[in-house]
This record gives sequence, C-alpha cells and structure tokens, in this order.
Amino acid sequence: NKKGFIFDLDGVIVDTAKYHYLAWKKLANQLGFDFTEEQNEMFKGVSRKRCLEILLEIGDIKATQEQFDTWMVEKNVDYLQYIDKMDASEILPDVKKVLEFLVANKQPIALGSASKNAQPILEKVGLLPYFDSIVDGNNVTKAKPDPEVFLIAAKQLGVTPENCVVFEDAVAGIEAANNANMISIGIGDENVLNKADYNFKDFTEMPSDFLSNLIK
Ligand code: G16
Ligand code: MG
Repeated sequence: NKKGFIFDLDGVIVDTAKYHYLAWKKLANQLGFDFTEEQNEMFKGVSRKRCLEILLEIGDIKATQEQFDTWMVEKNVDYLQYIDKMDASEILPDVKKVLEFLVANKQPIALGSASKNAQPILEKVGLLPYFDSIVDGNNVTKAKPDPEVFLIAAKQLGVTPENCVVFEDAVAGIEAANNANMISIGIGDENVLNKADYNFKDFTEMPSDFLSNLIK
C-alpha cells in the first residue's frame, strides 16, 4: 500500500534553528537589542520575512522597505556561512534509517519546508537523493498553518492527501498537515504538538513496526 511521506526540514531532519538563531541574534545586536533563544522558539517554521517582522517588533524598530530588504539579505548571508559548514554528522538521529526504510519499501518521499535554502541544506548533508520532490519557501505563497506546502507535495508525489504522512516539529506545521487532511506526526514535545495524530520525541522513539503498519 503506497503512502506519501512528507518531511519538514528544520527540527525534523536537521537542527538548523541554532544557525537561524545565531544569524538573527547578530542582526538584533547590530540594531542595538538582544534576542534570546527563548524568543527564537517563535521563529520555528516561520518564513524569513515574518521572522524579520517579529524581530523588528521585539526591538521596537521601524524600518523603511529598503532597510527591511537589506536586513533580510544580511541575515541570510550570515546564515549561509553556517550552512556551508554542514555535513552528514548534523542529520538528526535515525532520520537516515527512516528514509532508507521508506526507499526500500518504494514509498514516495517529499520535503515540505518553509525554507528557501532547503535544497542546498539537503545537498550539504547528503540527503538530496532520497527525495522525489522538494516543496519549500520558493514554491509556496501561503505559510503554514495553511496546507498549501503539503498539498503541493502530495500532488507532486501523486498521492491523495488522506494517504500522506507528515513529520513536523512546529505547531503551525501540525495544523497545516491536519488542514490538509493528512496523517500528522509530531516530532518533539507532545505537550506542545498536542494536535498531532501521533507523537514521538525523535525518530529513535518511533517503534520499529510503526512505519510498516502505516504502509500495510
Ligand atoms: C525553517 C525554520 C524557520 C525559518 C524558515 C525559513 O522552517 O524553522 O525558522 O525562518 O525555515 O528559512 P529560510 O530563511 O532558509 O528561507 P521549516 O519549515 O524547515 O521548519
Ligand atoms: Mg520545522
């Protein structure tokens, strides 16, 4: 039985949130205020543009359109310096095992991420060949919790939404999966991701027969 498996990137496949944080913090400091790791939680799964809007609200800074565009670019240039140093050691535990199981069982795999840097990140960590389709910040017009990103992925995989399984670490991502009528799997804190159909702290906590039962 064929299903479609859709993975979020940041927080599910790799922990790029720490690099986003360093880049946003640098920009905040440059603009004269601090940005904490706690505040960075709000940025998870959120588009770059929306992140900058929130950051400027935190710093109580009014920007001209030109400044806004400049800071978007600066943040990303800084972020890409971290991405450039990434390798396979940054793949989160058991992600590769799960991908290999799905490939061995001929299950189509897609990425469904808000990031515009998704493809280079997958390339850096060596996971690009596992993906049949990549839907990311370059393809979508509506951010999660809108289901658009996952619906496009389902279409590209040729699988109906009801037969898609989404792995997500962000509340908005779980909502997007639910809004798309897909099976939602929360990767992270089950108290935070309480709207997910299933929850696992990480892939090492997923029972070995969980995936085989899903594709039975
Ligand atoms: C990720 C991160 C967000 C980031 C967004 C856009 O989402 O969690 O913090 O702002 O991508 O990234 P970029 O600046 O690279 O376009 P996801 O959907 O992969 O969890
Ligand atoms: Mg995420």
